[in-house]
Amino acid sequence: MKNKLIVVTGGAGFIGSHIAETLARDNDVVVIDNLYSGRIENVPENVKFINADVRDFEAIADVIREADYVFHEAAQISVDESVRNPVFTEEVNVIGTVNILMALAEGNGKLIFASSAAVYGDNPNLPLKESETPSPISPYGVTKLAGEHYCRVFYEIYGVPTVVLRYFNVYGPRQSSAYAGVISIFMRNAIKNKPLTIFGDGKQTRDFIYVKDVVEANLLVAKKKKAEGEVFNVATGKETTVLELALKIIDLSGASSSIVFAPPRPGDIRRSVADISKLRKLGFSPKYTLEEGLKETFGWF
Ligand code: UD2
Repeated sequence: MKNKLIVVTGGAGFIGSHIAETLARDNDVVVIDNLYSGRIENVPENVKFINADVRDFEAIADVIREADYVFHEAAQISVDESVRNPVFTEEVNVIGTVNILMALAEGNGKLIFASSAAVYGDNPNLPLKESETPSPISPYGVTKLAGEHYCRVFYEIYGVPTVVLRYFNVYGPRQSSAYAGVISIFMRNAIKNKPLTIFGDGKQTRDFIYVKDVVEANLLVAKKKKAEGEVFNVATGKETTVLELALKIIDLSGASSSIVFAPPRPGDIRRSVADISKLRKLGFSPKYTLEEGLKETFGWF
């Protein structure tokens, strides 16, 4: 992709800032972010920054109408917050997405929508295929599923090219401390030789994917015509237990941290791993092993 006008919503956040940084090498990139959970320091220097909320159609529509591609990463991303505040989560995640689709219906751009493995809920049919019936178990998951349906409907009714990406557990530099996933929490503690707390027995599993591989998945689906109207898992297809993860992080950091077990987190999913054959068929292959991704992430701390 070269010399295109690209909008990254949530471009001051964790995943969005990596997409913006990579694309800004050869394109004009505009970041839209209200800095609710994003940070201005994350916005790359050579991009234009618009401090706006995706709920505010007038504030975001002009640039989106002009865009060739919109990577929609802006969201209320906390599952816990969505349980406490489902209306706010609905407004940001659903109205925000519909606003972007409405603006795109008046333009020519393509939307790549950041969805989540949360749409699957606690589904035992592993590895999870895109064809599984979604059944979210949190308001957050419900809003992401609604966003997916809006993408499909706008593709079918208004011809807006859309692609849905279901991210699994993404990790890497710039994952914020407030909304951190288990990897950044463990790393922050390991660096200080503090204990790592595992909720439950540590045998629960996740499919961890390094943020740079997530960027590659975004670029790939943006380029491929046949990805339009489709949904793809973005993951590695590898299942890692939280206990294995804790041991790897202690080993890589050389920390003297101990592992402490605490009661399981309510609503925690037991096992999660994706079938990524659909994205592989499009040409995707994750480049980073968990060790490589963890090493790079440590380098950032
Ligand atoms: C991930 C996503 C979330 C949503 C959800 C859908 C991240 C950061 N979050 O939540 O946005 O899409 O999937 O299912 O990717 N744990 C510990 N100790 C800690 C912190 C966590 O043991 O200090 C455990 C936790 O109980 C869970 C696992 O680590 O079993 C992963 O937790 P997480 O919060 O990183 O991510 P997850 O899968 O709950």
